[in-house]
Amino acid sequence: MAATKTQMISRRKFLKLSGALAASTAVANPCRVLYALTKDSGVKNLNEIREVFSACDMCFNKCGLIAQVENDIVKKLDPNPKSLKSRGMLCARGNAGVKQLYDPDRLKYPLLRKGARGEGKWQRLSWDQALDHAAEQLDKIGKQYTRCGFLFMAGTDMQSTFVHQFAEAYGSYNIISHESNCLLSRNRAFLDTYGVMPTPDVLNCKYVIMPGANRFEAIVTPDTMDLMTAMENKSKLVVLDPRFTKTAALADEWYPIKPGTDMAFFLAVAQVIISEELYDKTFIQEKTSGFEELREHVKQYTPQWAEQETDIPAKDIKRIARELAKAAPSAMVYPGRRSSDYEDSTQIRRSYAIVNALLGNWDQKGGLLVPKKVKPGSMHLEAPFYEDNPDDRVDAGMAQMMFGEEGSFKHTRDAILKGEPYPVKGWMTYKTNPMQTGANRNKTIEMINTLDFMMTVDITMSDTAWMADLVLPAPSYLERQDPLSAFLASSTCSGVITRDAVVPAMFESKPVFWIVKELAKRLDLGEFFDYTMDDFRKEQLKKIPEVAKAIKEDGVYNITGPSYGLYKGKPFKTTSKKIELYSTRYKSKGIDPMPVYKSPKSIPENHFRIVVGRNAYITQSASTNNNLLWELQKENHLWVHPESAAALGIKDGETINVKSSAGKVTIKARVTKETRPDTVYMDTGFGVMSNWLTNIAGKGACIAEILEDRADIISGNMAMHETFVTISKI
Ligand SMILES: Nc1nc2c(c(=O)[nH]1)N[C@H]1C(S)=C(S)[C@@H](COP(=O)(O)OP(=O)(O)OC[C@H]3O[C@@H](n4cnc5c(=O)[nH]c(N)nc54)[C@H](O)[C@@H]3O)O[C@H]1N2
Ligand SMILES: Nc1nc2c(c(=O)[nH]1)N[C@H]1C(S)=C(S)[C@@H](COP(=O)(O)OP(=O)(O)OC[C@H]3O[C@@H](n4cnc5c(=O)[nH]c(N)nc54)[C@H](O)[C@@H]3O)O[C@H]1N2
Ligand code: SF4
Ligand SMILES: [Mo]
Repeated sequence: MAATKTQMISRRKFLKLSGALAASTAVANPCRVLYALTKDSGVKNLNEIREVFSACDMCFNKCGLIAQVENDIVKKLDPNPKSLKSRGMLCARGNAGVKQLYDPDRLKYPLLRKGARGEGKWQRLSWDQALDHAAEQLDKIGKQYTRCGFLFMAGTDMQSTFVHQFAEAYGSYNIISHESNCLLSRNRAFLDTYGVMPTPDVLNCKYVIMPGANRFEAIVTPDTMDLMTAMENKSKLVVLDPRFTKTAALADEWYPIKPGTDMAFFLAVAQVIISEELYDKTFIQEKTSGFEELREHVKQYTPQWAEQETDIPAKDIKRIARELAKAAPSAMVYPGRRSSDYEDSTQIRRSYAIVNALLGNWDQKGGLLVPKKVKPGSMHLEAPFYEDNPDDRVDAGMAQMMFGEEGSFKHTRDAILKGEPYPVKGWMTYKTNPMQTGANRNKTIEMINTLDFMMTVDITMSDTAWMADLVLPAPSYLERQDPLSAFLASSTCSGVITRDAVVPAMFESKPVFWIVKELAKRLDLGEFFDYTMDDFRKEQLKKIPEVAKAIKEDGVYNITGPSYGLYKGKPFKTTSKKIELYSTRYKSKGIDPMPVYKSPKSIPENHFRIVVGRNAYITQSASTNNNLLWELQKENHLWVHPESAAALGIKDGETINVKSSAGKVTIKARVTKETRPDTVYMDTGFGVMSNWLTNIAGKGACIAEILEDRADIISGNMAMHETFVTISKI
């Protein structure tokens, strides 16, 4: 069997292989050297090795890869040196992708719930039975509650577009992505300042200040590698993080900022830059609006004041502001990525955007860019109109400026629980695991228990699948053909990538494209999906034939050439057509036009703030059960500072209770100076309910169980750092 053979890669060998990843850009891959050496020497098996291009899917980055395939078995995954975005790198998780494919816990066939929800009793169905059942439920719910009574949720994936298209053809506006648990408030802030979400040119930056991002563990390509290269070229890195992350460890300076106070820091930086006239006057005059209002506004925010708020010494704030201005325009406040943290996250990120504007780093080397992008075509879908549908999404109006096409998981769930403004009784999830990644797991369970029907398409029995009524098995990224996907990265490395099946799909797994086509047929919507993946790709490539050629030859299409100066003479897509230091649009909506600082709620006595983050082996909730990665981390721990642990009599490794208003878990303590005394932390992806995840079942605790669900007021992005917990010995 294919699976058994590849499962024999030992941990030592795996580490050796993934350890070689950094070197693999410069040095030819050892496997391929061996192959080249033995190719003509009469060694039989190696002759059968095929090298197949693909794109990694162990996280959203889509790093270019080359699979080594022997007799339809993937032996190893190598980085694709031609992929400029990933700079010829495949991280530890990328290397472990072999075990995503050959995971003994993979779902094998459709399953229908037998016992109570979450009880774990299942009946095997044929695909026909499963699809008939799903179509029947879609039809029934659509008729009884209108089409908007069915919610669709798809995570990051090259096939998620088909779930969205299906939802549109079916007639529901209630489509959400994982993004309202991820980065919407960051996007909101930068879009509302610049009219576009810029990309940081980390590679050429001389001074990076990185607040609330962890680029050496939370890998974003090419930023992670570019930051390393920039630092080798003497760029300075300043990290603000309540935890001593690997990024903090490698930085020139690290400040364990008091959580929730970054806005105070950046308003004070702005105050120094403005009061000392360290900004580029021509740039401010030509490109920005609202400078005088900003000057007045930040007068109150002195470094001395900010020291009290942030725990960062005033003299350092002042010095950093001056250093940033000196390095400008090749200096930046890194925009970050995940911003599902505070109720005022949009305004916090606005303060980053405003300081960047003061640095005049727009469209400049080492600053914020809008790189060139290729836009593949798409199949046009003329969605039918259903007269009885309500006027709007179920979460409409629940945040001040929600992205209509993304919605908000938090607000949608609240609306469903309330049954207002209208009932939603069906839910389809694809490649997303909100039971682990949506704060307040108990509320998600409550929501599921109000539904008539829930179906999940996944590769394993995730906690979300565990709660579903119908579970459909999908092929992993190495087994399926995907559409083309364009990506934007920093200077000279945007591009397009795609996937063909590296090996045939295992078990009875079926791609979601096929699933929605089959459902559409059963619902009389077949006309909307009357095309094949090849047709879809042809449509995508119609106007960009050069992409097809590059992908065939190199596995990826890179856009090269300068990314600077592309905005020269162009108006910004904002109300004032300039960079908005002062937002008239916010003002008109009753939102503070400039970020107004409010101290975070103080932590009650004997409580701690819990924050979310990542390490380099885990992708949110999705990779903790992977056989190779699990060997590197078998459970999670609660990080507690030694002073706090001593006050509670808690020892390193001791099992403790952690409690919030949302829930309670038990977990082992990791007593460490790598977090502030007032802040605790645990990794995501453990404490699973699904006992089909055999490596991690019964291990560690689920952070979503104790995170309270708050939302960023402006965007509706989940706010996951607003929870206070108590910890106690058992
Ligand atoms: N507690 C906590 N919550 C978080 C975060 C956190 O770090 N901690 N991070 C936040 C952020 S930044 C994000 S982006 C979101 C992400 O949240 P999610 O969208 O939930 O992402 P994952 O946790 O990666 O879960 C992906 C799911 O897809 C399944 N899967 C993997 N590959 C395939 C495939 O090829 N096909 C199918 N059908 N399924 C597949 C996995 O088994 C898993 O169930 O979570 C947010 N929420
Ligand atoms: N290995 C790995 N890489 C990944 C992912 C993964 O799951 N694993 N996920 C990918 C995805 S979807 C995303 S969105 C990105 C996320 O990448 P990042 O945006 O870098 O997100 P996090 O790792 O969540 O890092 C947030 C950091 O903020 C710190 N923090 C908490 N509160 C505060 C605060 O008030 N102020 C400041 N200054 N810091 C604070 C936390 O301790 C944490 O280290 O990573 C991507 N890359
Ligand atoms: S960063 Fe790692 S896991 Fe993510 S796509 Fe790249 S290689 Fe894969
Ligand atoms: Mo994310």
